[in-house]
Amino acid sequence: VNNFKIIESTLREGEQFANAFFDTETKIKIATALSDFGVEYIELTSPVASQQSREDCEAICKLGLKSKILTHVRCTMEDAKIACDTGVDGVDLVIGTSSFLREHSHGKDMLAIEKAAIEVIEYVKSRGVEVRFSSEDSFRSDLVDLLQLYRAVDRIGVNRVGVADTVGCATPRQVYDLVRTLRGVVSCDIEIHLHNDTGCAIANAHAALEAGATHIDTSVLGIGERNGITSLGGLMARMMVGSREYVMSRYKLHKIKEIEDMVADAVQINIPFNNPITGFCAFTHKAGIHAKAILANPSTYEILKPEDYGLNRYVHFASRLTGWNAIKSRVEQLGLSMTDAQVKEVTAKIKQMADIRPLAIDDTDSIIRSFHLELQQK
Ligand code: HCA
Ligand code: CU
Repeated sequence: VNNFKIIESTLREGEQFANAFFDTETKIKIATALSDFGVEYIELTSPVASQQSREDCEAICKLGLKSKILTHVRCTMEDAKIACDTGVDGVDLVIGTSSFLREHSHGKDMLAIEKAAIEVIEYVKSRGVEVRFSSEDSFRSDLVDLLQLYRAVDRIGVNRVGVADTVGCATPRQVYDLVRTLRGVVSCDIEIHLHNDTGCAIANAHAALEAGATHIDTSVLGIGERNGITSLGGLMARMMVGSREYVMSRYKLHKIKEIEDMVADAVQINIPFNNPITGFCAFTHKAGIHAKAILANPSTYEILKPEDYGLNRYVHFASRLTGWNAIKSRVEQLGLSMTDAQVKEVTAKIKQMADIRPLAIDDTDSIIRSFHLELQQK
């Protein structure tokens, strides 16, 4: 996969996260950071949602960021007019197409949906603004209905059609199949939006790209409705493995930690310990066998390189699983000198102690230091 674009939705989907409240200043900070990072698009909450949402959308449009600014609205003329008036570069239109949403949300049948879609799309285009049309809950919609609708909107001309796994039910194979089928039906770009209810959001994004999707929706740390969507950092990690050159040419990866910290702080959460790239132990190696190999050549047990993200590798040395190679490296870091035999001896002491109680780094360092002192006093 050597060409995809990011539609960063922290300031739209992410605002639907339970803890999110972004004031104007925070929105501007996040939008600016995302633009500097290199995302191609930033999607903002509908200006119809509230007066402040509308003013914030206008303010962000005026910043002159590198990223294109989008807003996300229902597929109605009223919403589309207000969206175009804010000064955005593009409007993302959405309407529910599954029977759940048709019956319990807006009450329109497929014919009425198609008619509304065409009218609103023509209007947005007439305003000289980019337009995307997306069907909410695509994976629980009737496939024939869905393809017919996408074909109709593609025929009149849209920049993108969007597929949304609104409830997070899709598997990578289902995503691949739907996007592949759609690729054969429309000629416009294909965007995908994937919720993470069953932990598939990153894998599904990858499957979508393999099938020909061109645009992936993300949010920082994956925040969004319920447990959220594909995370920006997780997508970067996934794509770095197979598309390193492309990813490095577009995105400033060493900014990822700063952006995640900023958003985590704004919504008052911690970075999860197992977060790709920035989880506190993402580049920590513990078992003696791992540590030895890592010290010799990091690629043995690392598919991502911490230095690509401005981060450091950490070789754990304060446990009963430690081996003498890790201790040797720590001894060097502490500026001490010992023979290999001596390192092995102090390693045995550390392991003995670690069998009795958990060791902190400080504890372990002082075992090493006092052993070193004894050696000198001999
Ligand atoms: C939602 C809407 C949406 C829209 C996705 C899209 C979804 O239910 O809040 O515009 O492609 O998940 O369906 O976020
Ligand atoms: Cu969503």
